[in-house]
Amino acid sequence: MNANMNTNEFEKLPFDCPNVALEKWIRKMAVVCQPDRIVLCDGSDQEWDALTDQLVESKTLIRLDPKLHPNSFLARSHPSDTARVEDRTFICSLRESDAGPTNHWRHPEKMKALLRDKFQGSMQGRTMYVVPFCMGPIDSPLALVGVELTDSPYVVVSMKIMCHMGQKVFRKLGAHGAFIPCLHSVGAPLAKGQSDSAWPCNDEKYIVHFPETREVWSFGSGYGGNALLGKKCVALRIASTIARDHGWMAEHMLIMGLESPDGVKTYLTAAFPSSCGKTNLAMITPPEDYQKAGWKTTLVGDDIAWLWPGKSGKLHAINPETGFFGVAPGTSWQSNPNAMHALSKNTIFTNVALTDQNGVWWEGLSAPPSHLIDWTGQDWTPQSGRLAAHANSRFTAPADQCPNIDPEWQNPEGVPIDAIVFGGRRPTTMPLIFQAFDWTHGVFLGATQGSETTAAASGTVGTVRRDPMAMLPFCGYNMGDYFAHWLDMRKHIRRLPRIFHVNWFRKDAQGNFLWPGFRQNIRVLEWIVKRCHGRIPGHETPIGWTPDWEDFCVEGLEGFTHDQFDAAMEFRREDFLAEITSQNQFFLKLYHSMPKELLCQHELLMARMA
Ligand code: O2Y
Ligand code: MN
Repeated sequence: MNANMNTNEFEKLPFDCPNVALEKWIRKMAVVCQPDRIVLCDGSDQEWDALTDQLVESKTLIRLDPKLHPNSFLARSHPSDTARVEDRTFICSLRESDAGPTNHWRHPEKMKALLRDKFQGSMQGRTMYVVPFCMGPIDSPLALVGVELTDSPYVVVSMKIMCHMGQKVFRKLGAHGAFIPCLHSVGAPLAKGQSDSAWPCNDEKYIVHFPETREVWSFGSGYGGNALLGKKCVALRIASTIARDHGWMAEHMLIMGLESPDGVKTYLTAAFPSSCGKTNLAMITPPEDYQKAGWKTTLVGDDIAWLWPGKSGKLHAINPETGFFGVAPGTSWQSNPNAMHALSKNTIFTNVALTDQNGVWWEGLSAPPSHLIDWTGQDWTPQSGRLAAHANSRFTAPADQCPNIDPEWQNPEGVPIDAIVFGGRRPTTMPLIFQAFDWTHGVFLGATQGSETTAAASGTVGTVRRDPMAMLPFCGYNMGDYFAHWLDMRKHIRRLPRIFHVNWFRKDAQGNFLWPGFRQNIRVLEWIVKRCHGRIPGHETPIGWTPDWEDFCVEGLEGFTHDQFDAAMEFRREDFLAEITSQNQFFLKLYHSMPKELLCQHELLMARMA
């Protein structure tokens, strides 16, 4: 044990800590984790330079060519540590029923006892970095302060990109302010003289949330959502419980703005299950004819939205993050030029391939180069027959480098929301776009959204994996109670957003997509905007309001016929009856906490279909 320690508390911190409770907690955790030293992080550029130099030295980072990628780095993780680990993610509420049947639950005391053992001495030979962070614009009424204690310098530099950090957070915290304690260790202590690996981690991983005491303990992983604790752990799992208790909403949603040719700005949020192109939609560039006509799109956030009834009477939204942790494969100048600009400098790439020019490459970026070093560090050629970049490889890039970042993205009061969009990857059944009749029906659409799994993933064709509001892995409490909270919010929002359901992925019998997607999705957004402002009529159908051909702009969409529109918009009674049965199976899982209003919506849909 370090000479500085007594048995209960690290005796003196090497920096002035302005917050009494924080100082006590750091000293207590230092005694458990036994780091060699403790360093307070300020998120400054000097700190970034020092830490990235150190990470290059330890071979965790490779400095990329400064002309191709200024101030940017490549990290290669351990092959066992490449994604969030849902089966090792726990919600430790006092009562199991408060975590609900869709979360992994353990009793908080039992879990803490187990984890204390894991964390005991876990930082030996390493530095404990103290990272004060703030999720949300620092003066926002919703902003949450957290402090992550981590033994991973990769986490520190990533947190600088992903959230507000440093002295300004300490100022907000003050002497007695509350913070969310987040303890993180890669779980790989170093014995004296033992050399370190480039990506230390532990085979056993625990991503643990204590929603009642608002704490996060994460052990064993250095990757993404497992380790950058401000993101999924605080801004979704812990924030969702705080939001429930305080009358707001923490959602897994993008936030974007659309300016129509008359200069009216409309903001919307959207929640999709993974692999539905959320980042691409958030950063959409309108096609040239739309740009010429005066349509502009802006980005507020690509992953998480915090919403509350604002002064305007509408729901207001902030993005609690300051960066993107985006999926690299598939991102290109064609598919997402805004993302390409955002990642052009000051970016950390993880698990992409390295080019012979010390640049980066991933599948879908461009034609494959003749030689690369793949994400595992091995030589790669197009004949290798394996991926050069990991399928979950990422770029961590500052959001303010995105060319169409919204001027209001850091407004502490957020942006006023007119529409909420749900959707999924549905080759059958679901039409391109329809609008909910009202808030309760909209909540039902969100609660039943999902994506059809491929045969390879599920073993069967056509199974829909439900992912209500895209929150299944991210809700810090019982999903049925979460639906009840959504329903309850209606009473507190004077000017309710309209709710829509989209499906870019409908296919015909031959397996061809019925809608061109990508940039052309702006046409669907145009219909949404016009509906929000009551500028066009909708067509009332058993599933909701749908667009008439005359009110849906296909001008300039070469060869897209009325018949194709009808095919993309078709809904069939027999498909919906099967859909209702499948939805029922999911609702049954949540039966004990399912709000009756949603069961009633089910009955109503069935009656309308009959
Ligand atoms: O695998 C990870 O750690 C990243 S998962 C992720 C990253 C950015 C945005 N969203 C997600 C997600 O799983 O929803
Ligand atoms: Mn996400």
